[in-house]
Amino acid sequence: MFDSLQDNLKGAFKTLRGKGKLTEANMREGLKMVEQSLLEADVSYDVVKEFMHGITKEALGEKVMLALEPSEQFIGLVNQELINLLGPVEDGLNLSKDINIIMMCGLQGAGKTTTCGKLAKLLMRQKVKPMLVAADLQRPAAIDQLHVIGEQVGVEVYSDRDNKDPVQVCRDAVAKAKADGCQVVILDTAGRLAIDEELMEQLKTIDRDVQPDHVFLVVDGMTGQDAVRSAGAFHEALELNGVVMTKLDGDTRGGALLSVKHVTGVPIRFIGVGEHLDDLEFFRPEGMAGRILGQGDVVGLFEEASKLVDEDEQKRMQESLEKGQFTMDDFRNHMQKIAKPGLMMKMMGMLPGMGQMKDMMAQVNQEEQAGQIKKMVGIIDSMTAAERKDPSIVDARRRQRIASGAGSGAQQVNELLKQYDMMKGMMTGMAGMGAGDRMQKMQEVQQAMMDPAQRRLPGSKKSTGSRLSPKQQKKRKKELEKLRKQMKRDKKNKKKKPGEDAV
Ligand SMILES: Nc1nc2c(ncn2[C@@H]2O[C@H](COP(=O)(O)OP(=O)(O)OP(=O)(O)O)[C@@H](O)[C@H]2O)c(=O)[nH]1
Ligand SMILES: [Mg+2]
Repeated sequence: MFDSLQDNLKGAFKTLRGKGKLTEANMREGLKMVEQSLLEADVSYDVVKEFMHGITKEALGEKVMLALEPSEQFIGLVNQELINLLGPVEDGLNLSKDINIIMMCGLQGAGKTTTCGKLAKLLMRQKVKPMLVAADLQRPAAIDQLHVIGEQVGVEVYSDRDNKDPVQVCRDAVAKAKADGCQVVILDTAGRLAIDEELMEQLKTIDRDVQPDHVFLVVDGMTGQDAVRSAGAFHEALELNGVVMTKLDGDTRGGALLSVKHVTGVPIRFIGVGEHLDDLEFFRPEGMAGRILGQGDVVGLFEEASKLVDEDEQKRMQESLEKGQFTMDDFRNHMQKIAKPGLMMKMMGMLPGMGQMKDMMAQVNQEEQAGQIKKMVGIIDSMTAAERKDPSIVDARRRQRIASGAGSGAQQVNELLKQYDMMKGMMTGMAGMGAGDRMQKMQEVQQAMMDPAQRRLPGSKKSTGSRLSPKQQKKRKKELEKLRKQMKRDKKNKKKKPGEDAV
C-alpha cells in the first residue's frame, strides 16, 4: 500500500538518522523531503500546506532538536500529524437500534455493490444479521450481481424486479427486514458516470424517505483527487457520515486517502483492499499512519488473523490458550492458513519493524513463500506427537534427526522452535484477557511504538462520522457557507504557496 510514499518518507527519515547532532539546516532538509513526498503522493495542496505548518514549528523546536534521537522524535511528529489528518473516527458502527439502515452511494464502478457484500460479511462475523437491498434499478444485471454476492456471503437479498421506484423498494425492504429479524439493512444504490441532478435527486428522496442511520460514500481510491472532489459533491447533497475508500490494494499513491477527511470533513470509515469479500477493513487512523510509516499496525494484524479462523476453532483455541497450551500442531495450523497468495505480504506490512523483511519478501515470489511454509510444516511433521505437544523435549540429537527427516538443516529447526516460542508467549499472554482488554493491550503496544504527543491540526474537521439530525445539518451548512466565504477572503488576502512555512 502506497509503496512510493512509504519509500520517500523513509528517505526523509534516513537523512536525519545517524547524524550525531542535528543542525537546523538538516532538519529543514528532512522537512522539505516530507513535503515533497506528500506532493508526489498527490495529496491536495492545501492539506500539504497545513500538514507542514503543523510539524515545522515543533520539528525545529528544542524538544526535537535537542532530543537524544531527534529522528525518532521527528517520526513521532509526522505520525501524530498523519493521525490528526485522518481522524478522529468513531470506533465501529453504532448499531444500537432494532433496525439500522446503511445507504451506500457513489459513482459508477466505485465498488458499491461489492462493498455491500463485504460489509454484510463483516457484520455477520460480529453476529449481526444484515439484509442486502437491490436499490439499483438502473440495470437489471445489478440485481443479479447483488444476488450472487448475497449467496456467496450467505445473507438475505431483497429485490423487486417489477418495481421501478427505488424508494418504494427500500421502504418495502425495511418492512421485510423488520419481519425477518434483520438488524441492519444495507441499500445498494445506483451509480452514474458523473454526478448528475437525477441521481442526486433519487438519492435525496431515498434519504428523506427511509432516513438511513449511515450514508456512506464509496469512492475509488485509484482515482486520486477526483475521488476527493466527488466526495465533496456528494456530501453537499447528502450529508454523508463516512467514506469507504476502495481499491487501495492497487497501485494508488495515497493522495486521496490523506486528503479526503481534511477537504470534505467526512472521515473514512472503511477501506477496500481487494476484490475478495473478506477484503474490507475498519479504518483506524493510528493503524494507517503506522502502516504508511512502516511502524506496523498491530490491531489490524490481529483483525486480519482472526478472519482466518472460524468460530468453533476460535473457541477451542481460546480454551486451550487459557490453560497455557499452544502446541506445535496449533502453530502449524496457523502457518498453513497464512500461506495464501498475497496474504503473507499483507500481514508482513502490518507487523511492526517488518518493513525491511517485507522488502526482502517482495523479491521472493509467491511460490517460494509458500514453499518456505511448506518446509516449516515438513519440519513439524517430522516430529513425534509428544514433541509436537511439548517441543521443549527436543534435544540436540533429535533436532538433527528431525532436520534430516524433513530434508532441511538443524539451523532451520532451531529457527522454527524459536518462532514457535515467540508466538506461544504472545498467544498465551493474551489468552486470559477479554476481547476488550485484548484490543486495549494491542492498542497500547501500537502506541508505545509512537510518540504519544497529542496535538491537533489547526482547523482540521473533527467529525467522527455520526450522522446529524436535520436541524443540526441545516446549522452546519450555514456554518460551512460562512467558513467557505471566510476562506475565499483569506485566499485573496494572501496567496501563499505550500512550503513557505516549511522552509
Ligand atoms: N482490487 C479491488 N477491486 C475492487 C475493490 N472493490 C471493488 N472492486 C472491483 O471493482 C469493480 C466494480 O465494483 P462494483 O461493486 O460492481 O461497483 P459499483 O459501484 O457497484 O458499480 P455500479 O453498480 O456499476 O455503479 C468490480 O470488478 C469489483 O470487483 C477493491 O477494494 N479492490
Ligand atoms: Mg453496483
